[in-house]
Amino acid sequence: MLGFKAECPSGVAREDTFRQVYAQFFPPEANPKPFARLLFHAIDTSQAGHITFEDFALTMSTLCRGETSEKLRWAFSIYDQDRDGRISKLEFLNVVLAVYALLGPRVDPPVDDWSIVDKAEHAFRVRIPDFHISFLFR
Ligand SMILES: [Ca+2]
Repeated sequence: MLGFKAECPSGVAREDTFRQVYAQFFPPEANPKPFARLLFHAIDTSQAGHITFEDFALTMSTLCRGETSEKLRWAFSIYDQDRDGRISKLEFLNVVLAVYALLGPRVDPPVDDWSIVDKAEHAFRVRIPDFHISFLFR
């Protein structure tokens, strides 16, 4: 919490600030920007284009002390990027690609974007046969 105030003395974090702070936690060969963008939008629940200290504190409280259903709802919000209550194949793929970008080129065995797409397609087809998930906790 103290870090938020130090990095964002104005009391709000914009997406670029959030990405810069988030990037500090990963090696230079990783690309944390896509995942940081997903996190930013999950925290920016009011879609204001910025994160307030209250938004940040609420998220941290949910993740650290929330009920399991609240944690799952928050995790779901990372996947449900258009906030329609469902996870589309494209949204699922965006998260998988963002995670691989976060891991960087040191993934062993190495994977290219097409094999990541294939793996995501396979997981989506096998695990989610009707191509979307409705959030069970609505
Ligand atoms: Ca969606």
